[in-house]
Amino acid sequence: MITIPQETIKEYQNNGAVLIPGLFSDWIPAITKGIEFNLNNPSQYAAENSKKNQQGRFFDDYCNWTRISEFEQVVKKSQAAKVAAMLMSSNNVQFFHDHVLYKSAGSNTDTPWHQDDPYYFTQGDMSVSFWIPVDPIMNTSLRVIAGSHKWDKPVLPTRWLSGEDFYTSNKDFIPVPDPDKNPELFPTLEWNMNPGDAIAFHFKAVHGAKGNNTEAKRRVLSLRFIGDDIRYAERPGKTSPPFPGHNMIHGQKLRNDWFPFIKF
Ligand SMILES: O=C(O)CCC(=O)C(=O)O
Repeated sequence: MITIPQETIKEYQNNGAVLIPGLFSDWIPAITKGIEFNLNNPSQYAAENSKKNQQGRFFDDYCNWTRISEFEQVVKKSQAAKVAAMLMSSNNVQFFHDHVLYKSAGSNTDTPWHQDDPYYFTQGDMSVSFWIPVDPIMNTSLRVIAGSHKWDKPVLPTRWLSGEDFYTSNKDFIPVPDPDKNPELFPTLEWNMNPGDAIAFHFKAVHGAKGNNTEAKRRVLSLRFIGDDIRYAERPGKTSPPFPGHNMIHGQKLRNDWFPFIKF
């Protein structure tokens, strides 16, 4: 049974991201199997995110846990929900969705800086994603702007491949920051990691990742959980993931037949 020190919870709440060593150590074979299945059997939501002039492959896909049993098992049987409850200070935990992010060896496609929250139909502060690589990570980890989950205004969401604005109305957003040009303004956190380690990060934390300038593939599963204060929020367009036909209305708790409560 993993113990999460109080300092880890404080670090998460202050920085919007923290490394949890070994959280998924027992789950790496299952997660790897699930990712490989997903790569060979992409869903309607799968996307290739590298431009023609870029090298290698940057693939992502999401919302596959109901058809990939390894993902369902890790969501329901690992210690993720318990740790999520502690980090979020929430009594209950609902599962939002899974997300696979694959960069081939030598992929030079950066993951653009972004927050997940504006793409989602969630509002509230109790949220956490676990970024779980199944390959060793050296200089290719998720990068998070420390404290950005507390910024007053959300960051403009854009489409990863085209760079276009994600919604037609963009008046409520601030421009996408560039921490590499302004490191004093935007201090970043990143980690070297072993398979089994996870980065826990807030839906509002601004994050990105470098291309995979190594000779090994970088396979990642992200699992996203929500807590007691999260409600459905109308957005100015189709969200990502879209969850067609969800029939929820602004301010409602997320329906628990689609977003199950996880026992811990
Ligand atoms: O793995 C990556 O490159 C990006 C991950 C990400 O954006 C996420 O998990 O929300």
